[in-house]
Amino acid sequence: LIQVEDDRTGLSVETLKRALADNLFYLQGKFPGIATKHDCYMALAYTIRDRLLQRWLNTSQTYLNCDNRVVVYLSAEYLLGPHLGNNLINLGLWEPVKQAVEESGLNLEELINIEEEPGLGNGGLGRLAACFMDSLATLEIPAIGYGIRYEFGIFDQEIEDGWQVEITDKWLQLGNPWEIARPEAAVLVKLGGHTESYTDEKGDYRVRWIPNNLVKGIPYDTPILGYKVSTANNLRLWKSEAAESFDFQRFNMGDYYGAVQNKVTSENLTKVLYPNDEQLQGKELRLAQQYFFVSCSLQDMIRIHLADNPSLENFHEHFAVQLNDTHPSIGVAELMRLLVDEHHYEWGKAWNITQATFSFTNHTLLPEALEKWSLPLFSQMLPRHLEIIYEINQRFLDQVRIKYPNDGDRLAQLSIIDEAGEKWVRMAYLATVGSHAINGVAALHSQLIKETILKDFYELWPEKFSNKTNGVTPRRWLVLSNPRLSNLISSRIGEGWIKNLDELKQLEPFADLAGFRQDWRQVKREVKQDLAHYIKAQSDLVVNPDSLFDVQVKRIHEYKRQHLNILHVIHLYLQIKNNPNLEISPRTFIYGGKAAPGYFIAKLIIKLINSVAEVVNNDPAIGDRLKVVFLSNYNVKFGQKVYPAADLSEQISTAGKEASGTGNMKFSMNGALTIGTLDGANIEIREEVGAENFFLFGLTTPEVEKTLAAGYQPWEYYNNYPDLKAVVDLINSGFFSHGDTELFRPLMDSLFGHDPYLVFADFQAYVDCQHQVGEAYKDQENWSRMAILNVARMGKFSSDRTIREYAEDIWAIKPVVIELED
Ligand code: 26V
Repeated sequence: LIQVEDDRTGLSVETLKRALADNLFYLQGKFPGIATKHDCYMALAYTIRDRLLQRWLNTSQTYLNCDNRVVVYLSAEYLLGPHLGNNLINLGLWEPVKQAVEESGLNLEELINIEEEPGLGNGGLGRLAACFMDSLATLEIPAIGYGIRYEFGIFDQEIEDGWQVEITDKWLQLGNPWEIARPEAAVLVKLGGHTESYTDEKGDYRVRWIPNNLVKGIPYDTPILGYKVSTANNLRLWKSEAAESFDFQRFNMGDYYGAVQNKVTSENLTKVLYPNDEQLQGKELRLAQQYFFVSCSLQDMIRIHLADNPSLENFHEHFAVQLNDTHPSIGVAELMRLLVDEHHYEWGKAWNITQATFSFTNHTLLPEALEKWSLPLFSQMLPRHLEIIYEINQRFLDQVRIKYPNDGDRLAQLSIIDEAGEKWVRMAYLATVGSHAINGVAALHSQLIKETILKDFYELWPEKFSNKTNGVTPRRWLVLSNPRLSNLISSRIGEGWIKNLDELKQLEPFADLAGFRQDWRQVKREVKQDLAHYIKAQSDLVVNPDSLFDVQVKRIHEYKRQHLNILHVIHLYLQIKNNPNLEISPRTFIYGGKAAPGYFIAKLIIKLINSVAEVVNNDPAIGDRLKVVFLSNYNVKFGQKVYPAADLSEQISTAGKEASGTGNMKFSMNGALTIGTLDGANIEIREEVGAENFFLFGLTTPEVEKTLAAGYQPWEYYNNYPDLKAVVDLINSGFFSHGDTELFRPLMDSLFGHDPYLVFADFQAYVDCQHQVGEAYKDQENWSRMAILNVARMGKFSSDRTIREYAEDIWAIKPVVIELED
């Protein structure tokens, strides 16, 4: 072997050290003496990427050479989190790399911490896509993830005077060592303009689309390595650029500024991720983003397919495409357009291919979150797609008419076009009609889909509907984020659980061993100490690692009810004030989460939490019985610190509103107990860990519906529950706002006036349940027992299990083993 190859693939500590120094010099252009920590991080990242490349290339070669099926995950979001640590875990190189880094005078944890995470998602949906990519590779399933390479991901959050401030996320500023641009594989995407019909050489009627804008998509590829396998699947993210040819035309006509304008508009397409929880209607850039990445991806798939197939007839046998919510659902119309207009397939044939290709996952039932695009906007940007959607709709409704003659209401309810008032294209309906399988993300949610938003579709095609309960990857969310607990687990039951999470079951008998419980508490204590240091560094607050760490981290939304949580904090504060010698389990309340920039009430909830924190943390009468902290900029990196340190996981959404939740799984997997409602995957977590190891409270979904239907009266709860009244009165008195009685009025008005999330209705049950939590925490032996049993029974919530179910029930796909020869 020649030296160069050895430096790029070798795994010995000596080789790794040499590679590190080499990359620092030749890629960063620095001597150790002048290198910044970031330079060192880059050098290490390239060292690891070199060791991934063989696997990555072998994987794509293998997929090209054998005619296996490939899963295509189409997602507008991937919330990946930092790559370096994860790749070290999955490569099994943590130890030698740590040694090489240390012998080079550096610190591995510090370098890992430098990585700026790709925040290319909002929250649950984007993080799920990232966990799925990890599991697909680990299960050796051929897969491509397609998405958007946003230049600015989810904004960074700072807290000023208790308020959220948004800062642009410049994650690419210092370079991204994990991606490789592939400009040679660029594709063109049309936008706007009009359509024309014509008759082709064979005399067939056809339509062509004359766009008024052309955008180029450049793919950027990132390897996604499986855990201790040689599979490294590709994540291909598209960046938009101006299509030169288009500029040139304008330039020739003398419209130089028009050409530059066109370039700017084209490049803007993939600039920024839209925060969700924001009204999207009318945001035409968002629709353009969706169409752009879907068209790029489908064209790329067609190119790959035609490279070794004579036609697109068997396209659906090659690719199983999963639509991650409705964001890529324009793909249904786009594939039809490509097949019918560009490849001249007959409509019926094209439709069969399309339906056999797509399947659709719904991730929310909130009516305001269901995507719909106004007809005028749609026809202006995608005139041909609108025609195709009309045709799809007409043929679909003809089918409905046969099954339900003379049922005009049903037709209007099922129509892809909402024509009740202003006209809209209902994207969930397009995705449903264009797919052969539709699923929800937890048992309750999948049931509710069938009863509510897609009820009429379920009556038509019950066989298309199924549930796929979400999961999370134990590699990032346990092995990487919580090495202490992982090592303790492995010391007793081996390492098999990392790939087969059901093996955690073997921990059950250890729950009864006092020595093991002692070790367990020791680990938890150390991890909490780490978080306490982080809290001190970030907010200068000293918290007691022996207090109960009560954590709620997730996007801020009224349905997730962070305000219910803070009402409980105020209640405890009042209890202590009224009874100064009260003996309660000391608690540290930890919050984190971003509010959508335009979501005023969510921002006010953040302000309330911070205002309560200021009072409680500085009241000498409280001592260290209560501490409240809002940690800014909750993201994947911070999640990795906080889940391991939690004692109590807050999963308190109004029943029926949280489709699944995945944070709930990360907490339990790390040994936190849950206080939660019967919502989303909480229900299944409770089933698995046992009702006796779960703190349940609150109205059920049918009770929520009944309460709302009966005309919910918040005032009655206020008048009938003195604890609630005392808390509300204290806020309204201006106690947490330096005497300002107006500051929190909009929040209070909404709780009293119009609160579909029933905060007051669940308040007393929540407080009572929290009281049980506090009492239970006093018995540390039993608490440890419950925590161990939670972890032991979390096998179901590995995303490996979820992906196996998709692979079997929806994709009909089998693993392909990648050989690593050298
Ligand atoms: C979007 C919007 C937009 C308009 C205003 C309100 C609103 C609220 C939520 C959303 C996000 C919808 C999609 C989503 O992220 N769903 C999440 O998906 C996770 C993965 O399946 C799941 O665990 C979460 O429960 C679900 O909220």
